[in-house]
Amino acid sequence: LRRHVVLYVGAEARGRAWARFVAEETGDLELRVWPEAGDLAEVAYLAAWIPPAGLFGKLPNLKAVFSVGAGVDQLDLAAIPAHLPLARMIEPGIEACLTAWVCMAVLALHRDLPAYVAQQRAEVWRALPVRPPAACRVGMLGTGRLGSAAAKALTGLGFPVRGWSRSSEVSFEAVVSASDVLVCLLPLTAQTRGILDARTFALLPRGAGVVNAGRGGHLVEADLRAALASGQVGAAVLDVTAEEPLPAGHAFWGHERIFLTPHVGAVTQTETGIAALVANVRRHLRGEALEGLVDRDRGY
Ligand code: NDP
Ligand code: OXD
Repeated sequence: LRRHVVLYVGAEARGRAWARFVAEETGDLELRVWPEAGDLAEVAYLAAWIPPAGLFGKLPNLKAVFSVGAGVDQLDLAAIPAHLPLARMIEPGIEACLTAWVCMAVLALHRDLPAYVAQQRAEVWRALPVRPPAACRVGMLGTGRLGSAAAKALTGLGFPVRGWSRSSEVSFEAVVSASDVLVCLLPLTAQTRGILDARTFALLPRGAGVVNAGRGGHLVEADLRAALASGQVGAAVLDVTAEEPLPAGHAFWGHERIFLTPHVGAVTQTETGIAALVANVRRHLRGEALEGLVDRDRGY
């Protein structure tokens, strides 16, 4: 039986678990964990977060590339030979985790957690007006796999959600200007970089909340600080920052109306992630289109 070799470059513990799964569950696939790559001429598939510089030049028989995350902005697309299909990770674990994170962030802003945390520190017991979710309009920038899953869950909680995407008919201005909480779940591309900037914040209703679960590059950090200082933005929940980890001494650390999580909105889950990767390799072996195929010109 012919063996198809998948080379994995990423978090080692996950790689070892994936290699075990592939060895036990498949007869025709082998997953090698970088840097124990063996003969590189045998590698047919690369599953990577950030491959080492120059790796593509050493893989003469590579047939396809898979991002081990939902995003592909961490990859240097220009370094990947143009004839190779590139797919992002689509797996239910990412969707479930990110949906829960976005709900957490929207609920925290809607139910005034920033103000209550400040009150608690000051030992103040004071009720703020209690409004139902129906009174809090959520704007979703990006309505792909993850944006639409989060929007569905928020709708289920009673929030009116309006989405904006490249192909939607509604305008960016119309969505943002009617968002009490604005959520970014866009991929980072040349078109979306810096989309959360002073111009966007000025469109929001005064005191709106901002949630960024996309990438740090979507946010102009100085503009957020200015908008928080003026009261135009009430509070922000950020899972991603321009530099990760957030550098020591960065103004976000101590900001009382910025709530940070360290890029944990979703993490590719070990079991569901490998099942999705194997299924995609099998699609390629059958000559079918890959799930999550990236359009390199669009950048996502
Ligand atoms: P998809 O490719 O499924 O969806 C992307 C969405 O963004 C689509 O609705 C697309 O529009 C829209 N979009 C892209 N470019 C533009 C543009 N220039 N203007 C307007 N809309 C645009 O991606 P996913 O939903 O799977 O993932 C989105 C991002 O979430 C990832 O790229 C990653 O950066 C981030 N992410 C963050 C995680 C975290 O832990 N914080 C975890 C996983 C992902 P259209 O529908 O018209 O194509
Ligand atoms: C991803 C991420 O892209 O974890 O999957 O951000």
